[in-house]
Amino acid sequence: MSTSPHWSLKQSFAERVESSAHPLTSYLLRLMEVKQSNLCLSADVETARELLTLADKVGPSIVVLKTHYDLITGWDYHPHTGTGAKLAALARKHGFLIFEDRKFVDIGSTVQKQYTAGTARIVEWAHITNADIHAGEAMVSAMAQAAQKWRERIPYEVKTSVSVGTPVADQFAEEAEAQDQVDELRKIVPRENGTSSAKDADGRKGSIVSITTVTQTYEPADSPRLAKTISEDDETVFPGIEEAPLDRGLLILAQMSSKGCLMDGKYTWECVKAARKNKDFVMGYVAQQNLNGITKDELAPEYQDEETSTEEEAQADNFIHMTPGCKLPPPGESAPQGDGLGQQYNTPDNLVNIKGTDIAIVGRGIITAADPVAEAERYRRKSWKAYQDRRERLA
Ligand code: BMP
Repeated sequence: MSTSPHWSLKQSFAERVESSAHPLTSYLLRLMEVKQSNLCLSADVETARELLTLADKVGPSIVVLKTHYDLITGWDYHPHTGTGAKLAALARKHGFLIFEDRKFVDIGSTVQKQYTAGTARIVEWAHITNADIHAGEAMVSAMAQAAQKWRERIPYEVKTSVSVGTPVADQFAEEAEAQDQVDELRKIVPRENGTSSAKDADGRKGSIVSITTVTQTYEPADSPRLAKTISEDDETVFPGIEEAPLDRGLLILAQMSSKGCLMDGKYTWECVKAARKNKDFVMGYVAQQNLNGITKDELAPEYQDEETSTEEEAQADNFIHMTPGCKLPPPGESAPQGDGLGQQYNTPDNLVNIKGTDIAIVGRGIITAADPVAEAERYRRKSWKAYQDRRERLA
């Protein structure tokens, strides 16, 4: 059982960048320092218009915008000009990451499709999503695989090279496969200005019938931007840091804030093991306490687990923690009240300083305020102060 606080609780976000295993986590930690913010807005508003307006106004105060796309009326599913693409443009403009709180839970094959296909194509606009892993750890690797496949397909530049010689059967096969990729890519990334496309060059047919072989390879473009949107305003980029990488990340839903939640210590321990096994894709947790360095005995002493996790693995933990159920008490009161529907609230100080989360997730505390912009700033200051107090307390 660990005796002293885990190193990740004591270090600054900037110091943690170096030892983070996931590019998006490194980026987020740097962003937090740049914006002096560890605040996530849970943008649970009614309409797409409200969502975009809120994201634009509150964007400067936050590092993560959390969505539930399925509760938004009027969500436009167009991959390049729809609500997801517009949110992505606002994320670039203000410097925040988008976290779709989808809580995936199903067999691997189904979650792969839910994540990358269907109407919402979440992987295209959400940097981060989350999973309830009651279905088992396999769904985490299935989602990682789907994200990786998606990542490999976009965005590509066509490089053409010409060589002279007699084509052989293998080359035909490779070129056919490459052409198939172009056909797929053309569906995903339309060319920006209608200039000649791969098809105009008609590389495959030409290469098959002649001795001159035209080979087209597809290399990732430098820009991490996926969907080009239409308005000029969409091109504005937050000046404090480069654009977010195209990598996608997962948060494992390890504990919930709701009263009577059935996620017990055994489940949370399985989440910890799944995170440690899938560091390339798992950025961290949605949880009610800090889980870095935690052992089975701390979470589920009775659980006879055959699969252990080593002390070294626990020491190496540098997962990001995001915690919902955050609210400031009303004036004159010392504790925030629940919502009468099972939600349980803690203050930013309790969550960040005492329980050791990194990012406080706030929804109605901000959205229903008379002035959401000023309220978001108040939550940002309080949450950041709680982080500073934690470091001071544990130094
Ligand atoms: P609010 O701050 O308005 O209570 O909103 C909390 C948000 O966080 C909601 O979007 C909810 O779905 C989400 N959430 C939560 O409240 N508790 C959890 O344990 C996990 C969540 O995703």
